[in-house]
Amino acid sequence: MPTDDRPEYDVVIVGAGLAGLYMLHRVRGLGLSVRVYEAGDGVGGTWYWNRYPGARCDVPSLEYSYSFDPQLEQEWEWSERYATQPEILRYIEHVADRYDLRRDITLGTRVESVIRDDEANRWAVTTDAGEEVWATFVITAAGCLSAPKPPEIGGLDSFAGTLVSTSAWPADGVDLAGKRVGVIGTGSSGIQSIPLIAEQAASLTVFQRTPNYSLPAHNAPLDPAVQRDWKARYREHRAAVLQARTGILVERGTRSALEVDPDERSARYAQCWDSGLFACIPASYTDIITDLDANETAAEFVRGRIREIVRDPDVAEALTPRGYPFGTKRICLDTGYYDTFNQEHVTLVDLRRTPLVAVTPEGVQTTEEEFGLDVLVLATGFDAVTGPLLRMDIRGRDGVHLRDAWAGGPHSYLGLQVAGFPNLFTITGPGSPSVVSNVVVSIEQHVDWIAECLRYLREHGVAAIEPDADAEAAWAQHVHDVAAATLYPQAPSWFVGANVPGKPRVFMPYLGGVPAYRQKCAEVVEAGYEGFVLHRPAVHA
Ligand code: NA7
Repeated sequence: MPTDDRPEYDVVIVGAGLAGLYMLHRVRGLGLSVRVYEAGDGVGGTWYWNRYPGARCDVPSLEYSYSFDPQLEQEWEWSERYATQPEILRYIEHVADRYDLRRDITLGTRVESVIRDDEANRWAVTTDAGEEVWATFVITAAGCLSAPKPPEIGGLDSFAGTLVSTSAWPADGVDLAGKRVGVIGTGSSGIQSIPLIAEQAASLTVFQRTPNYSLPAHNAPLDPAVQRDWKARYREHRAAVLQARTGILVERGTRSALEVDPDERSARYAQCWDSGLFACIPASYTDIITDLDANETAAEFVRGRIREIVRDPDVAEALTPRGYPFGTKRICLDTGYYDTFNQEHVTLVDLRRTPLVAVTPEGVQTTEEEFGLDVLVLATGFDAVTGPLLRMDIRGRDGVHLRDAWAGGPHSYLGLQVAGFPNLFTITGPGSPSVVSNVVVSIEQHVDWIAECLRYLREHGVAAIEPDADAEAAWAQHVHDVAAATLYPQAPSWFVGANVPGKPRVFMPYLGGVPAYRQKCAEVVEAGYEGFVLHRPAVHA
């Protein structure tokens, strides 16, 4: 525990990505003292770290942006339909400068522990730089996909070439020209980077364990007329976004996929394929994500497209996803991914057929062959949603560790707070739409909700807030029930923690949709923070 001469803040925010920056802006507006700690040497969070070639957003730029200030919307010009990582990072840096946010942010500093002092109703926060401060409120803005998953691959340390990870790509790049490059992992990060790595490398070997469903992004320069229209009617567009289930504008079908003629259905899927919107096929019929037969029609359409693009039928088959429903792992958007495998210097290694044995000094050894490499790229994913929280030592009332509280899987009321952890807020925590929505939309809603909550607590003399354990359990059950009514739990995805050995299998994000979730959060407030316990003035249990 820090001694009492340590700095004391009203609020400490963990992370300076899209969530942390807007939270800082709102907290300042309340006149509270605040410090933000950010592990990166710059702001941006996900968009600071993931600098791999081809890193780009798969939500349209005009929708993947803050809505809180109409002037910001008007002055920022997006150059592409789907912004690249450098452009999004420039946008985030612009926001940090425009609102003079940097003076309250400590960069290059990771929060290591957040430990509750029950007597004093405050949190002791310590960092890897040895800083120790007190905070009345701690707000995590640590992201959902920011804790890289341990790759669980033997021999990595022995590799004599250059080992690099997509989630921590060096800012000054990696020289791939003329090199023999290997990529392990074919999720979104692998799928986005593989075509660009192939352009530079002398040879590229892709080590694939599970094929993903990937759709073409049809990215292009943003049509100035479209941008002008959005700027002229931004409020209208934003209002429409808030009505969309995923917080992304997409036409939603009203019929079952099994009700329509197969030709009509294929034509609809083809339209979606051409639209470049990953949410289009799942939304095209009412039952794509709930009925296996309906889902199979979409899955088979995508498989057919892969067979059309990839010339070698064996490679096409190896790239073809089977065994889990379409859309139940995060759908990828790509630019030329499948076509990359038509190139002479690109090899696909199917790890289901010939499993990876180990990384060796020379390259990658499978059960069949050793592949010599100069550069090995890990695109092996993240310990999603809970990983960024649990890698901190968070201890709530009576010293209870969050890790222990969540040993059987995360439970949280609305993804905002955890019982037994008063005055700790989690932006896009488990049980909120977070990663199954346009995350900027979800971030802004959480930040606004938390800011209004802080105002309420102050105005009503409330010392601390935390969920009622029953309300939290009921919400966790609801999150589970909504997911169980879909096909999502059938896939071994990071949504359920299946990519991390030993992680409890719990469907973490809330699938009920952005509008329903927003309504629930508003109703809770209207009912006087229903489901929360307001401690006034003392917090002792
Ligand atoms: P993902 O989607 O979790 O993909 C990780 C990939 O790495 C996936 O293909 C994994 O195969 C593969 N992987 C992981 N560990 C191994 C080992 N040990 N051996 C072989 N292959 C492995 O992460 P991304 O970074 O691509 O994308 C995450 C999200 O960021 C994405 O969904 C978007 O929302 C943005 P597996 O499927 O486990 O067989």
